[in-house]
This record gives sequence, C-alpha cells and structure tokens, in this order.
Amino acid sequence: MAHEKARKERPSDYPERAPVPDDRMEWAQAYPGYSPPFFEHDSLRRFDRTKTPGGWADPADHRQLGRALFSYEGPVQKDAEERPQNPRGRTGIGGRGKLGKWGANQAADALLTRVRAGALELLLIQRKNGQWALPGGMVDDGEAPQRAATRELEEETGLVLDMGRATLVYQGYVDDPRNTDHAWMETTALHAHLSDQEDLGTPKGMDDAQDAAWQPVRAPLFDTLFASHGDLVRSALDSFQKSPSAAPILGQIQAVLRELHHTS
Ligand code: RP5
Repeated sequence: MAHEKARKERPSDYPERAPVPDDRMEWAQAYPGYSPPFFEHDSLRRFDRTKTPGGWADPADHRQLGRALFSYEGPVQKDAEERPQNPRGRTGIGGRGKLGKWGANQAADALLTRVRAGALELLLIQRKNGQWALPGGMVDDGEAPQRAATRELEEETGLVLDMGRATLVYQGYVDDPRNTDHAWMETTALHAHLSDQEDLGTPKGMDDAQDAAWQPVRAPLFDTLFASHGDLVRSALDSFQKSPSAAPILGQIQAVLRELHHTS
C-alpha cells in the first residue's frame, strides 16, 4: 500500500504535518533538521487502559506498554527513544495522533459485492466526515479479524453476514490520514460476493456511519474512498476474477477493473 495520505492528509484536529518529500520518506534516508510536531489527541489520555477500566489506548509512556508489539509488516523497528517506527517511513507527525496504540493499530474491513440489474455493486458506508469507505473498524483485543469484520458490518450497516466465509484480500499497512511516525493503521480486508439469491436487506448507516448504501463500482467514486480502500477493492476484484464463482459475471468484473486500473 502507498504512503501518500499519511504524509499529505490529516484529520482537521491534527497539526500541520512537517514536509516529507519522496526522497526523505524512508528512515534509512538522512533528513537533517526533520523535526515533526508531536501530537496526541486528548482522548488517548482519557481512555488510557492503565488508568481507565475498559480504556482502548496504550499508556502515554511507550516504555510502560506491557504488551508485545505486533505488525503484519514484520518486525517493528524502533527509534533512538525506543518508540515503534512507521514501517513505510516518515509522516511529518510524531506521537500517536488519534490512534490509541503505539505501533500498529489493527482494523478489519468487510468488502461485500453483488450484481444487481447487470451492474457490479459494492457496499459502502459514509463516515462522519462525509467520506465514503468500506464498513470496518478496530479489532478488539483478542478478537479474530473475521469476527471484527462481521461485528463492524452489522454495527455500521445493520447487515448480518458471517465474514468467516469471506476471502482474505490483504493484511498489512493502510495509508490512513491519521498515521504518524509512531502509530499507524493496519487492516485485514475480507471479501464476500453475494449470489443473486442472497438478500441481506437494506443497509442503514449506524454507529460511526452516517449513511450506508450499495453503490455501482465506478472509478470517480473509487479515487475518493477513505484511506487505502480503493486499492483494497482493486485487489479484491483482481483475485475474484480468477475464482470459478466469478465466471458468470466475469464480463462485469473485467469492465470494472479496466476502469479502475485506468485511473490508478
Ligand atoms: C482504516 O481505518 C481501516 O481500513 C478501517 O477501515 C478504518 C478503521 O478505523 P475506524 O473506522 O474505526 O475509525 O485505516
């Protein structure tokens, strides 16, 4: 996955990112004078799990972590102060931003497709900031990603589908605008294609979602999806077209892929 939004975008309550040019992105490339602002959202202090029962955030002092660091990207590197380092490189912001965990923050995404009236459709939610995205959210401690995707799908859209039956599309780094030098999003993306007979009902935007809808898979929308979700959809369809169950709708999938790859 790319490392663009994590250098060039930010939530409105983040400070401006220090510039990170392409040739200064990787930690191995010297960047004298790199001095990003340190930012941690107030909620991290309020939901510190070492102080607040049920809290979801690590303690502010990364040396008091009390858990092993895990990343799908491999062994986590640390900086001179022993803070975990973003595996894709610099982001222009230090600290954890709005992300509760030092290092990787694990999410799960549910990618549901279907064909209706001859068009390939994808289930999307609209986040609170207005951006369209895949249904998904944080994996709770000890929770399997498949379970988290099933739970988030129901919480955000009201649709019930066991994502244990879905195909694994991707596990790893997400180019999320909340990422920092020391905290970043990773996801497990799971794809399920519904048959013509499967009707899960009408999606409704709930919880973190202000809207939810089946949308035709078209390039203009894809380029504006949240974080790495456009790339995840491309990957899911690239794999799906090779599966025997895709044979009856191969034409639709390939037409969509031509359009999506054309704009990537
Ligand atoms: C993205 O953030 C992941 O792909 C996932 O969709 C999402 C999880 O964050 P919240 O929806 O819980 O804010 O990086």
